[in-house]
Amino acid sequence: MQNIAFLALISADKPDLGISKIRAYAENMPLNLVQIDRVADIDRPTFRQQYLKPRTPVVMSNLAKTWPAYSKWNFDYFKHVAGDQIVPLYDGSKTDGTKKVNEPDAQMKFADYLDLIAREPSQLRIFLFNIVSHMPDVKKDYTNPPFCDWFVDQFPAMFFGGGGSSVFMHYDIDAPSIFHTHFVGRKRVTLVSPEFTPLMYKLPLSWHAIEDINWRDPDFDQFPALRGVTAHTTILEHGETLYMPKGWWHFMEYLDGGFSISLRALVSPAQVAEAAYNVAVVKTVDNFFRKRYGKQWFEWKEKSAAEKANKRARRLNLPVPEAVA
Ligand SMILES: O=C(O)CCC(=O)C(=O)O
Repeated sequence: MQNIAFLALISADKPDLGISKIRAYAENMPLNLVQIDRVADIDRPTFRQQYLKPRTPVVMSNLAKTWPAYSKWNFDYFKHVAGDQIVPLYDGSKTDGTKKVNEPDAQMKFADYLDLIAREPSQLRIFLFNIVSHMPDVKKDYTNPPFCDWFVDQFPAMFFGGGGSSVFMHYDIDAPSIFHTHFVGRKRVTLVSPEFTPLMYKLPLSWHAIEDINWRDPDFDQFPALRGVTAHTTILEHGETLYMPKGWWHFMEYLDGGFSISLRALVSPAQVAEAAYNVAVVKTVDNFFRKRYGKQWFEWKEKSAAEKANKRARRLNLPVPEAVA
């Protein structure tokens, strides 16, 4: 029933998506789902009123079409300008608490990596690649969106992924508003509002959910609180820009090999203070315990995340099996 309603909703909203693609998605991901709003063009006052203030995500399909990047950025371009660089890679394997969340699993020559993801599916990703520090000239290829005044210009992060790879469900430590433009293949995004954080199996002193959750097909017996969560979803295609409001959880799936750039805006002093507190205090405390207790610390975090979310589920009268109660 829920899937039928979802199909009707997104078929009406996005007629250019093939119905079989939509059906496959609905069948594969039985979370409560709503489709993210889409606009072609939008002006600053309307954006601020309808999306920035209420912190509602939206996809803007034309925003990046005037950027030089729109026609210039492809695998060959990056091979040409930075193919010799050695890049850090992540393979999507679960952390066991003995290494940092952002510690790379491998490295490779950028050109070889780009050939790999152009050629075949791969779990290998590049995460938070500071493009400007490697290739200052690419700054000329995009423009900060006109909706916010203060962008973290020194840190326009790029992300690359092989077809079939995904990025664990998390939200960002530096609390930005994100304008995320995708290039080349298709990327499915699944966002969850911060209002659902108590149900998200969030690890204490971290910004991600328990990694065992399969977000395509959550096990509601093991993670019953997820029955209470509504997720927002869409598929991004070449040149489309997603606005992710501050604090929104995101789970990204590269349906094909491709890459994206995230431009980060800070819209209030409170946001800056939160970012500074997270980086300077919370992360430092977590690193201290991780170094000292390793796996044990990580296991405690997972146990605590499960207990908290399941407790909240019981309070909301969601069915919680005896085995996890
Ligand atoms: O799409 C990706 O690879 C990750 C994007 C992300 O986490 C971000 O923009 O904050």
